[in-house]
Amino acid sequence: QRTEQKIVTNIYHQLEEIEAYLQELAASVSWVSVASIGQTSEGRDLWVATLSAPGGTSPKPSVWIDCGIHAREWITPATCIYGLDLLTENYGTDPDVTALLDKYDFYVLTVHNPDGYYYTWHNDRLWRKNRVHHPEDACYGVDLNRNFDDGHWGGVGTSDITCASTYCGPTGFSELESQAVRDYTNQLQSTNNLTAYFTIHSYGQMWMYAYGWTSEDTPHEQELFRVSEIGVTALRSVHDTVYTFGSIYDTIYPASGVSIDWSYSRGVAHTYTLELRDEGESGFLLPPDQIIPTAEETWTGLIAAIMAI
Ligand code: ING
Ligand code: ZN
Repeated sequence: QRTEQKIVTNIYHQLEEIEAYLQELAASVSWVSVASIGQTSEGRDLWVATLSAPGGTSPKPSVWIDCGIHAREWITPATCIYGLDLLTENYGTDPDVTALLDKYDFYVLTVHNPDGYYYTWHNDRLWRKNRVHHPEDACYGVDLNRNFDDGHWGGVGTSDITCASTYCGPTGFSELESQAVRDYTNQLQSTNNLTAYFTIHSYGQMWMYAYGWTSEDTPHEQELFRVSEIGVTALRSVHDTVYTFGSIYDTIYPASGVSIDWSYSRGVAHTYTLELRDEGESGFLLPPDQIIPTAEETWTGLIAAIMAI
């Protein structure tokens, strides 16, 4: 039994509060640990929470979830936090949560881009990229979701202009944040049977999968369509929020160097990206009274989809 976590609320939290919450969670739940998988250019840690519940086999296959790759998408770290709280509070009492955690270990990166997140709180609420400054570059920041190198880095839907919001970086995997996730999830894949990889964005209410760089279907199209349909149907059942789904290229727009194309390309077929609420009424400035409903429906969809894999 752990002390009540007060962070799941109708407000957005600063980076320091999120970090404190993660440490407190690890200190109070015996099967949760929190470790840094790397640091940013400004020296902040990338904290991954590992949930390895006592039931089931060990080691279990693993599920990766990251939030906050884009700084201004504040609903996404809030949704990751809600999930950590949901899973840790309800293991052993809720049958769905228990079955999920007896089947999979979870690895959750709540803030993929902490330098950018900090910057949105203190300087520019609508900043998207990280806060690196490469010596040759005119502007600050690389779009981490254009920096993954699956062989199509720098292609359609990216910019090589350093001041652009989709600047892909000087080279593929030039960024400490994308390197850390690459290396850590590669290791999960070899030692902990990485079964699913989710990366959470806002906004637009979409559930998507590879590819982003081409309109061609992946060899897993039918399977990815099947699981996505289960996810969006379960998600809708909570608050009647409607999602579209399909490949990135067809559903949102062409984009290269995105983390899910990379994850798919190195062999994790069940790689998905979500665009959470809303459809543009508030966009990145989603009112805080929508945090809990958004997180509730998202986790209902995630759990249903993962259990259908
Ligand atoms: N949209 C995503 C972007 O990076 C996306 C869409 C997600 C494309 C995943 C490819 C892969 O442009 C937002 N809102 O960031
Ligand atoms: Zn995004």
